[in-house]
Order: sequence, then structure tokens, then C-alpha cells
Amino acid sequence: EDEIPEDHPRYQDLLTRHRIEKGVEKGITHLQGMHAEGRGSAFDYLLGEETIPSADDAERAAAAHLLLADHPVLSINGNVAALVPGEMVDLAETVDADLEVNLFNRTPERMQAIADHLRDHGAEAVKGLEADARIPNLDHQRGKVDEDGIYAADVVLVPLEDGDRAEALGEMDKTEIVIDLNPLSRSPRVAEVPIVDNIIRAVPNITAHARDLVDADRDTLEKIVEEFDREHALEAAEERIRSGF
Ligand code: PTJ
Repeated sequence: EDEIPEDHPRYQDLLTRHRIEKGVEKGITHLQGMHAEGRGSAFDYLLGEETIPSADDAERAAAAHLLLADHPVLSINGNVAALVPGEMVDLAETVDADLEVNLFNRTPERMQAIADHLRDHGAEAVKGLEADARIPNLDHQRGKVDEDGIYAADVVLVPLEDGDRAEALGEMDKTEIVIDLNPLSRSPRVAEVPIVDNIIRAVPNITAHARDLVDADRDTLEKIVEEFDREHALEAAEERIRSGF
């Protein structure tokens, strides 16, 4: 990372690619994570590589949901762990959420490597290794969750999530917050709060909103949640990608 000059016009994109490559080398990120990153990077280019106003609104609504939750859980996969490990730990601490490793391509080695990586970045407890509950209507491997984690959660943050799982989680009556750069992807389309932004910008911004709102009363938080318009968030992102404004 030290080799990438910060004034390079595509600094953030190069940094992201580098982190994913390192993640693959360390056994954290799946090879498919590189393809996912490539797709995300193309959408980000079209968005102007910035947090658009509708994404900032979504990030504020996400912070309000997480603060209102009884049992919020942040889901971590191989791309999330490579890109924003410390930032996810910070967010978990700020909103008092659990961190749970939940993989599309689940292997015991990657589960362990990611849990260790999160602990290296300051996480105290990491869920996902028990896998003593299942998300209904999903195949055995992908449905594995912790009974006292995602299974019991009322609000879940699932960044870069696969469409089937996003749908199955939504059917479990959870409030789902999805971060995905593709506004046409099924995951943001089934989410109560779709955040169309790069996870690298989105997570620190959710944390900043949460810090700002941490002493707010329930009425204020509920108003932010009610006023958020998910359809508008999806349309505004698509409009920006298609026409550049
Ligand atoms: O670590 P695992 O085994 O759980 O696998 C994780 C990946 C991401 C490989 C797996 O879930 C997968 O294949 O996902 P998809 O179907 O490729 O979807 C990834 C979505 O994330 C795509 O819509 C991308 O546009 C989007 N995306 C990629 N990078 C970013 C992103 N969204 C936000 N920020 C990014 N940096």
C-alpha cells in the first residue's frame, strides 16, 4: 500500500485492488472475490467514485436502524475482511453490534483466517464458527449461521451479499441493510436499506453518522428511519450511473 501514491487519480481503486490481492494471498478472500471487486470497480467508476447524496441518506438511515436495534449483527465475508476489517470493528463498537463471519464459499480454513484477521484488527468476539442454526430456504452450506448471532438478529448489515441469501434473510423478518455498488443487483433490491456506495466509503460514513446520533432519542432515530425512501435511493443511483448526474 505504501507504494501507491496518494495523489494518483485512481488512488482508492488501486488501494482496493491491492487489498483484495493481499486478501487472496492470505487465504481470507476467495478468488471469486477478485471478480466481484472488478464488477464493483466498474460501477464505482460510473458513480464518480464518491458517496452520492442518496447514499449518504441511506448511510444515515442505516446508522439509525443499527442504534434502534435490540440485536444488530454485521456480516463479514472475504471481501469485507480484506477491505475494511478495522472499520467494521469500529462500527460494531459504536452501535454495539456483533460481528459474524458468513461466507458464500465456506471452508473451515477461511472461516478461521477471517476470524483471526478481525481479532488482529481489535475485534473481541467473532461469531460464525459455531454454525448451530440455519437460514430457512437456503442450501446447507450457505444457510449456516450462529443461533445467537445472525439467526437471532433483528437488524443485519450484509455488505456485498449474494442475492439468494439476501432474499432468504429478508423472509426471516429481519431489517436488512445491504451495501452494493450495483443498484440493479437483487441484494440491494430486496433490502430495506440499500446503500449503493463503495464499502470503503460506506462503512466509515455509517460510523460517523452513528457517532453523531448516539445520544439522539428514539423519536429522532425513528423519524430518520421513516423518512428514508428506499425506492428513491435505488433510482437516484441508477440515474447517476446511466446519465452521470
Ligand atoms: O467471501 P465469500 O466466500 O463469502 O464470497 C464473497 C463474494 C463477494 C465473492 C460473493 O458473495 C460473490 O460472488 O458476490 P457477487 O455475486 O459477485 O456480488 C458482489 C456484489 O458486490 C456485486 O454486485 C459488486 O458490484 C459489489 N461490490 C464489489 N465490490 C464492492 C461492491 N460493493 C460495494 N463496495 C465494493 N468495494
